[in-house]
Amino acid sequence: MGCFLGLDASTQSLKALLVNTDNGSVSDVISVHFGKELPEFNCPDGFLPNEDSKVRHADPLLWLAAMDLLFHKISLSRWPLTEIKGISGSGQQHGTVYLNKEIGALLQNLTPAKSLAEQLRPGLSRATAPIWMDASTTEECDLLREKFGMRMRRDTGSDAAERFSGPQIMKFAREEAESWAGTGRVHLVSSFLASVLAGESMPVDYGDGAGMNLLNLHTLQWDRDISQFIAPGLLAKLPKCVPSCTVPGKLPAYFTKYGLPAGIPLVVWSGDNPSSLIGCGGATRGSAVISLGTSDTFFGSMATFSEAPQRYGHVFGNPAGGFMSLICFTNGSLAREKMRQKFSLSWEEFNQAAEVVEPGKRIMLPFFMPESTPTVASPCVHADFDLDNATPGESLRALLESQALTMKIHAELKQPPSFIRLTGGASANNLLQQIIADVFQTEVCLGESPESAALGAALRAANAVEKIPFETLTKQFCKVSRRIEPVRERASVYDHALNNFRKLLRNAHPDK
Ligand code: XUL
Repeated sequence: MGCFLGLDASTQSLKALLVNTDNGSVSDVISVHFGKELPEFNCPDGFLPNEDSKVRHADPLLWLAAMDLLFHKISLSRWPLTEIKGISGSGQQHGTVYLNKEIGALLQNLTPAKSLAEQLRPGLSRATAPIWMDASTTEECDLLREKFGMRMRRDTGSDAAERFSGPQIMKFAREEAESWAGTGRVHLVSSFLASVLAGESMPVDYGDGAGMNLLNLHTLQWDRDISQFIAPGLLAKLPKCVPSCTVPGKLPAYFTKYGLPAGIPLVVWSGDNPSSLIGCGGATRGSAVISLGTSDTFFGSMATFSEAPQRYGHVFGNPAGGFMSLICFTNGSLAREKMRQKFSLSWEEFNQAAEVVEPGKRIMLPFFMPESTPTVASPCVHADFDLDNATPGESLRALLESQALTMKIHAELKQPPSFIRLTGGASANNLLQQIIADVFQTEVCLGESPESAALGAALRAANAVEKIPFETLTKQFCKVSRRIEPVRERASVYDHALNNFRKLLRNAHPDK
């Protein structure tokens, strides 16, 4: 028993929180916002601007600088650092970091006198890291589909997907063969940052490993044939893939400069969504979660692996054992922000304006950037009303309702879940909470903190290090603090809106 530290490296920030399993307390979150606090890396939204909206890469040195800054902030906090019994983390999924053969030695010889970025920069074999928002690998996905057909879905849990690591690695190896040859290790964002924290290469867990189109979910091993097809020598460059409760490392001396004792057990990191599932109490079956962050995701736990019914559906490992299903919508909070900025209003003013607008009357396709569900290759913002002359309230309501409608259409639920747990930054938005409850006609509930990925990471650390069962941790840390009931009269309004959304989508994209 004691304190456990959970980190979350999401698209736009790096966050930390501390849980105390003796008294059930959860600390406030300490965070570093990449765009605001590290502007020198030129990633205002967490990625490097690129004129091609399909290309989305981040600077791995930004993540390293954020790690130093986060631990500096932690060192200034009143957190009981000497009582930390274990650390784990989570990372934005699918992103890949390419390292050369020097990286092992560089990690082992980290000196507290210099920064992480300064010391590890020579270990990169590729200066940038493609992230989950990258949609530039359609050609590679087609090649994978041609070669493996339905086996890809049957064995790895997902059809070849543009943002997934396998197609991304394939593109790099095809286009930059020499740099690929100079790459000794490919890490996911999660295993890369775990390795930095451990001062040695750390494995990938089944939760995040499943987001690569490379992990065979029947054997829980890297798929030899797929990896050979993706890139020469890939298998030898991948970290090991292990259960999420593995404790493969210990905190090295580098981090003692921030007041943490060396030797704290380090638990393998996971993806942000699998970790969030744990932070939402999803270790238990039957839960449905909507996470409203840079991406909006819809996910839930599954006891056994069964193929996702839809082409855009995915199956990942559940860190508590078993599996989870997930659908990802790329146009989440950046689309919401774009709309807010168009009218230069605060969120409070914007919500107030939308609250008085009649529900379900206006529909739009909210694809401000390429979308993964449904697959839309270029930005496409269409509406069934005059978007240019609409009021702020009409525009915002149309956007939020359309985001909820596309989730409901693509989730293809046979029956509505008994409740939906909301998490992520935008889950604090009262209007969005009510819209989701009304569109799904299901009770929506919220936990005490929207930071479920960092919370899940801390709980995973407690489970792996102290063997505290997830059932106990869920009861202690994942309580529901608010419930929102659907307005029953709105069921038919949104049924009608759902049909309008389908029509608008089909008109713009007849193949959907
Ligand atoms: C999930 C996905 C995103 C990222 C970013 O498949 O691509 O949710 O994990 O957070």
